[in-house]
Amino acid sequence: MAEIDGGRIAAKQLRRAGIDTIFGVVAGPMIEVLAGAQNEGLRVVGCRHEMNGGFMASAWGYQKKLPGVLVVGSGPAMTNAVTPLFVATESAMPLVVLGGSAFAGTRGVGAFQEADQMSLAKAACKWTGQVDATERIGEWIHLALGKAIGGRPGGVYLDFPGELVAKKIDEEAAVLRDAPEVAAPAADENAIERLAGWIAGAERPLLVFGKGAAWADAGEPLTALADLGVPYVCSPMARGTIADDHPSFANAARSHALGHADLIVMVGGRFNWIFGLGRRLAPDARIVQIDVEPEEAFSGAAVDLMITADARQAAEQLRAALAGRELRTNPTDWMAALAAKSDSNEAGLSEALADDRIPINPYRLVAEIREFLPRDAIVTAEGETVMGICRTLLPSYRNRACMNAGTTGCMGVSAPYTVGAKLACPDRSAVAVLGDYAFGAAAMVVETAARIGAAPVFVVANNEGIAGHMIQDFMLPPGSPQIASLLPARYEKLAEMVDGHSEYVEKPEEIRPALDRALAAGKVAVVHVRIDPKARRLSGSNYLQ
Ligand SMILES: Cc1ncc(C[n+]2csc(CCOP(=O)(O)OP(=O)(O)O)c2C)c(N)n1
Repeated sequence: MAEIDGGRIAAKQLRRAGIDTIFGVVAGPMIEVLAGAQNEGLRVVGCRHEMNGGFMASAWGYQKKLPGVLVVGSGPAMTNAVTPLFVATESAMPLVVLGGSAFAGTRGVGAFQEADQMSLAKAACKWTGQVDATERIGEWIHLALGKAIGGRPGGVYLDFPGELVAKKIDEEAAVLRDAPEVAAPAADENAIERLAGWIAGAERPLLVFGKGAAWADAGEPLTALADLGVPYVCSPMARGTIADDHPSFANAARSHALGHADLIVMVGGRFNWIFGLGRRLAPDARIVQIDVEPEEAFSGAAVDLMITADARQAAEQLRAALAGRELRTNPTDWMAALAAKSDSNEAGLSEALADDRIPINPYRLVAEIREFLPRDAIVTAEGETVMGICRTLLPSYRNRACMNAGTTGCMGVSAPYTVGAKLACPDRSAVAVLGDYAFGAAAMVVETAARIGAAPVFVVANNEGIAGHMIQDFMLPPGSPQIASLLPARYEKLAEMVDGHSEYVEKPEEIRPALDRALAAGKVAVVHVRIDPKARRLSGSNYLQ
């Protein structure tokens, strides 16, 4: 009878669940899992750090609507994966970390890389489990994958005590499982009727989209609602759920819209800090929330009606309920007010967008990127100054096409997100716009991308530090050693080191040709752009708070 080790069983179960790519760092006791995956024909991406790997896997999963899988070794390898687990859980992205741990018979007396991995994982995850028999590895993986993706997606940790991984068993004793078909939950029809009546009767209705809407692919039925003349705003990563050039898109007047709407319908999002904790809404506004998790009704916002449902399902039902109904909202009034506000906000930026001075104004850089981006691009942005500007200016036209530091404001996500997204969607452009700190936090992904033949474009907006010189010069003791300012290092050389494409840009007119060449190169590219260290963002919230 053929024998099979625990690693190969794990790989067979992953393949059975439709996963063809996994991420990991080679380490004991999980080498058999990585080898098993290669033997089963999965693409295994060997990463340079578990944190990078976790973010790559999260982005791959978010784009594919499958759990992203990261394989890590014991002790510090596993603790390095705690941040991506935390970020995945908070940002509702599906990530499964398979982590090896110390061998039975050695625990408690100083085993190699021994750590209380279950406790370390618990606070960062929506679910944790521990394999208890090699025969059950398939079943445990089936559970872990399902928990990551079921309901609101998030981070999941599955622990593999070392002795169970390399152990060989009779192949027939290895239980593999098929995923159930899960019908998306529909909304209560009475609640939808009430909501349709409220929308029809509201003077200033507003739709708000969070990542749940993007995840549920709710764009099409939501577009039908926006087509009725109901304006909408998006959380940063929900951009593109409806293409940003829809006339009802009101992000450029976001604060005004949220502060003046008399009916707010949040779809697949949370009233967390990104939406001012729900505290800056008009006091008499009616608030409706549509979410797959009913607990979301309890937040800083005074929610009137919670509709528990898949965002796409609920939006379809709402479309049907509103068909043929006249809306009270007057487009020349509410929509026009928002459009006027958007125009005046944009007009306030026009000088910065056209600025042709040297050093380059970051607004000019982002304006050039805006012109350059292909419509189907997946764009990630990260940094403080730079990300804020990108959030204001860079459009998204496709669902889940916008990725950034998200709910946790975590630096170090975007470079690996870009690689993971590019692997998931090889036919689309993947472009990251990164502050110099943000790029530095994860820069070795350049080597990973080159090795696996991925071709992301990293645009490094170098203002020589964390928020440029602003913190060093104005918040730290005068003349003190540099801790917020950084050297103007030649970041493009990281591409040269792996025979990638590199560009160094100091003048505004050089930006566009450099971007075009980088995209055309068809290999990993670093476009290093020197921007004004003294430039600040003209408005918006920030990630340093
Ligand atoms: C993991 C993590 N560490 C630290 C921070 C605090 N922080 C916020 S923004 C930032 C860096 C911003 O600098 P940069 O990426 O160069 O972009 P810039 O603001 O200069 O455009 C840091 C360190 C964070 N948000 N996340």
